[in-house]
Amino acid sequence: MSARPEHAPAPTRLRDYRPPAWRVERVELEFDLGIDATEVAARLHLRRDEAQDAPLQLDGEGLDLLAIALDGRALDAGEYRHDDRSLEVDGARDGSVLETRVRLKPAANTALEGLYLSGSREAGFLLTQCEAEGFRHITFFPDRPDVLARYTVTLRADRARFPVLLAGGNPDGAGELADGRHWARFVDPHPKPSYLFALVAGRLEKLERGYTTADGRAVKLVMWSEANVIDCCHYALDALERAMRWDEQAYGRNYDLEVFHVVATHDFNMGAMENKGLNIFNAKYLLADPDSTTDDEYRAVEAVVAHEYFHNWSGNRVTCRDWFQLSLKEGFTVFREQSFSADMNSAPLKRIEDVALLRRAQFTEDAGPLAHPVRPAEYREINNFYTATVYEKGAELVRMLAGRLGAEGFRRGADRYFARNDGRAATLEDFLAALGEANDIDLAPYLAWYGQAGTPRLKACGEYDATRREYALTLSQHTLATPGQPLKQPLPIPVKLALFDHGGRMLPLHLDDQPPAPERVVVLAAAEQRFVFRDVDAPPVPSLLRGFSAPVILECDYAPDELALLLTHDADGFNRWEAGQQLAARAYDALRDGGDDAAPAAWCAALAALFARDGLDPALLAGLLTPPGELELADRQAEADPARIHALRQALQRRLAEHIGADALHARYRALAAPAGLDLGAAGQAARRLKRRVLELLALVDAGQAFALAAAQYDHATGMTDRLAALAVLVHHQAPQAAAALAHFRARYDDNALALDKWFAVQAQVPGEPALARVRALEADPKFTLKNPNRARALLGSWASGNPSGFHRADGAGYALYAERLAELDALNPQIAARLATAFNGWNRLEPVRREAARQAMAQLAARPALSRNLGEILGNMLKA
Ligand code: B3K
Ligand code: ZN
Repeated sequence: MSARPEHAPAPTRLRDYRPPAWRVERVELEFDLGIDATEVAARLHLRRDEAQDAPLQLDGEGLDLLAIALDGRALDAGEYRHDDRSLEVDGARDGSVLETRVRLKPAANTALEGLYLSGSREAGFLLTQCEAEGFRHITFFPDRPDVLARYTVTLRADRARFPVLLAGGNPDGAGELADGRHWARFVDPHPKPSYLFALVAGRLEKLERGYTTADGRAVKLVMWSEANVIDCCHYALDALERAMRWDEQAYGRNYDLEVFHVVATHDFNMGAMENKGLNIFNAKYLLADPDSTTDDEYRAVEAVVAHEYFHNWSGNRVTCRDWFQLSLKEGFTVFREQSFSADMNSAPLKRIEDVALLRRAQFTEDAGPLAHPVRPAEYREINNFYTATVYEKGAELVRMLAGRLGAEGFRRGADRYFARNDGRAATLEDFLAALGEANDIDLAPYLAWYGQAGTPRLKACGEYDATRREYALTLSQHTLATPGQPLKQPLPIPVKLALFDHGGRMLPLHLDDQPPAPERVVVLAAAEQRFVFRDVDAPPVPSLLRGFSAPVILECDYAPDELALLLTHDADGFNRWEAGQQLAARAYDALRDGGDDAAPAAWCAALAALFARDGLDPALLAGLLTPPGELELADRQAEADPARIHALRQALQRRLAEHIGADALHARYRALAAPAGLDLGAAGQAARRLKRRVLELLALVDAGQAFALAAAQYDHATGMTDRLAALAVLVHHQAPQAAAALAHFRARYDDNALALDKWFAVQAQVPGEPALARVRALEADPKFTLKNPNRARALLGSWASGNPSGFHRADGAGYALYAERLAELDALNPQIAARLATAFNGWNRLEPVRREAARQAMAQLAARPALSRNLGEILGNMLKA
């Protein structure tokens, strides 16, 4: 069954794209701001496409139309038509000016799309969110990304209630009005699509810094937040400056306005938004201080600040022709962000984190009912397509292209792309064309990656011929069918590889007529291809897909001792981790099936040896000591039982901990405890990361001692990383010390929303049976609310998406409660409801009892009246499986 047809308007299709019949050259907006009612006057300077004979049609939703005039004349009721989605106006011609005046109700806007209130009526502030289609909730407009207009924005409001007035662009005057009101005007010289419009108004404090761009422009960088957290903006301001310098050097991109504003809000549907000149951030990705921010969160703040800044070129100066091209800006910008973070931190660790995320979020998406190509062919609700596929897989595709062209060639191509498409709304074809033409390389074959869903499986088969001293590697690929795409074509797959001898030494590669090199990239361009390496003295161990050179699933019949060899010797930090992951997965299979012990034994022995060895980066060691997560392991069997997967993964880790030994773990913990203070540098972060992993392993073999250490760590922690790590160990093992630590944390952070989110999340992740009761109790907490997306995600999202054994109960009670909450949430905020509903993804590969329970919960939810288009589409697609 699927969502009811009235929730399923005709999909928007890529192949139906037509250029706009009407464009807006200039727009003047005037806002009379108020919390309960805001009035918006718009003057649209229209341009007509003479080749098309279409009436003037504008998007507009939830707008109370107060006045309308064309070319200075008020229109009669018969001269325009207006329903709840659009406005059609008669008599417009090229050069016409349309004026409208509408009324909005910001405080009643719980969807957090368009103009809304963040915080309380008394102290909160007004802000906007327009991507993807929020501008139509503010005024009537052709709300599509290929209509680029010049914006002049005037804000008027009560000065006492709204002392700060901001909009994108350069400041263009401000002053006083009668009755304690004031005004401010902003002019944006760069034509932009409506989704990049933004305003902010309220009581905010600022942190300001001057910056001079490489091309000599003086810019003011300003961070804005509510007064009590303005001191938490220093780190983000530093990160912004680093990102700006990096973009100048790495891509030759300079900032292009007089001022760059960044505003923090606690009420936001996603991470952040790149509005031109006025970025708006979820506080979670902007505010940082050692007392409430973990190391991982510090790195996330740096990454998201950079990401939004980088959009100023990849997204704003060059934008998307239509929303099917979303990955043009998102995939490219994620890639830019990843490269920046790799330069600022440890490159191999960054790659490991990125690939782990890709597998956890994107491979699972690609394997389930929500699978879609990086450039989807159709959608009903575009907000449902801000996915791991568009973002993370999109970034992998750009990485492949960059690898193909080499650093210099890619830079040349990017320069060409920016120069040729500046001020335009572009397509993925434009991107590939610019990269290719700047390098005289035809990249067209890579376009197939954008249109085909599903993760290719790359099979590698090696054969050694002793008499000829040759090693032949046969590579082949196939991709499983995905919804709506039964047939798949071969894709170009770059495979970076090396060969090792059995002593762990790299062998020179003698392939074709190139001079021998220790590492090569071969491109599998067909369904199957054979590569023959000469002058090989003994059967080698191949290290394949180094650095994860393509987003595929590698299937290679390694013997456990070959993986152990790579885990011990591979110089490519990523591939060393990867070998460990493969070996751990094989060990997991063996525990599950009661098979032979070679893989578990090899995994434990190799890791114990690395553990004892000096000189290995502690952060990498922590990564090596972590087996694949429960969601990834779930893909290793036809019918998943999340409780059993959790138990097996714990057993696997216990085996490792026993092999290393409680004494060695304890000794390492002590050694790490001292230097891992508060230092945010790589060394401090690495030490804390390993310390946490060691404590987690110790808890599996000597719980009493581990709990005592965790309690002490909690009590004496100087920063959030150590404090939260200790709390998690206590809570997830239901240690006797957990309750006191939780109570202490709660009291200490009662007024700190971001820290309190962690308090909810850590409890929602208590594994297994107890999770449900915990979630129910936390829902009754006075600080819990569905109205705040961060809080809803912290409790419900952490449980359903981050705690498989706690959510997927055989009795279906988890699904029933979750569906109930999704329905409530949908009435408030459809985007968040739809996003959280994706936790059901993978339901069709659960064991039969859970599968049926999940199906029922979703079907009942889908049958409810008045479901949003957002949630309706997700459930409909999910239930088609
Ligand atoms: N472009 C925004 C995401 C908008 C999401 C709309 N539902 C943030 C980003 O990717 O940078
Ligand atoms: Zn983005």
